[in-house]
Amino acid sequence: MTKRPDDKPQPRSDLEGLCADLDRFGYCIALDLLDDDALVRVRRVVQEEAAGADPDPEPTAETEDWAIRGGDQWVLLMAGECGLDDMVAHETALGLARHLLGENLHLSGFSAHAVHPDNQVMDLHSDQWWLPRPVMPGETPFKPGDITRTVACFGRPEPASHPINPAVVLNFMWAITDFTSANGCTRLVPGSHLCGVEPDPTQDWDTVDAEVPAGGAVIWDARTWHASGKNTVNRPRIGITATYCGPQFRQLQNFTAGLTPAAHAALSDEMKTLLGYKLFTSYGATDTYDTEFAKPGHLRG
Ligand SMILES: O=C(O)CCC(=O)C(=O)O
Repeated sequence: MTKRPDDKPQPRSDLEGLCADLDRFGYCIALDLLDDDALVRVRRVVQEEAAGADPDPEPTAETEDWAIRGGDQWVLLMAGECGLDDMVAHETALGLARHLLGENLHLSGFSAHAVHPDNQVMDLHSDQWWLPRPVMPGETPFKPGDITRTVACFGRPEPASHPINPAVVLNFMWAITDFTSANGCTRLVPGSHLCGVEPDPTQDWDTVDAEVPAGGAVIWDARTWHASGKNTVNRPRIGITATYCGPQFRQLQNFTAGLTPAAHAALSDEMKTLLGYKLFTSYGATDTYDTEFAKPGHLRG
């Protein structure tokens, strides 16, 4: 796939331009969101959380993502408790998420991804492979409950000639260290958000590196093919992903079950809404369907 050199998003700060890049390329690159003091604070939180995580847990389905495997380390961050709500509710993040997904949305997950030196390079993928694809009447659909990562429809990253799903997830990856080609920055396939299929991992696809200085972010429509790159330097590359989803989808992290009563008591209405306490029609109810916010178990009479 040949691309003109300017046929990719340029790092920028204006929300309007970021939204236009997201629509056109399936991703955009934001500059200067966190200053140096904020970066020091955020790195400290990630270090503390990573230190608390078991670096080599038993490889079960539950722990698989949280170990350092092949140079990748995912550190779960409990939004609402970990002191980084300013990132979750950042106006640029919410502006882009609402542009793509609409007014009502949830934070689906919040985690740090450290790419350690000499990592195994990750396969390209989309982040909504789990959503049933549209099919023609009479065609056998993928049943929602039968979908797995390995059941995929592969194809090329060009615009589809048939209806495809809308984006239902946006990933906003904060660069906590610089993201460079040398340290394994996110690489993406511009325009692949419009193809409606997944990348065949046995084939090579041209990607574009999303380089961005620490304090910025790379943001992608979950349909866009992407992966982290190869870290060839001697320090980890660290990003924090805030994943936003439509309000009818199950969140990656179960914030409403996981938050402590003290953390729940301190949440703003905006954070309650983002974390999934606000009902969307009847979704998320714990007691009555006409309440605005669901009550966690410890507050139910
Ligand atoms: O860390 C990265 O650069 C990409 C991570 C990724 O592929 C994902 O979160 O789906």
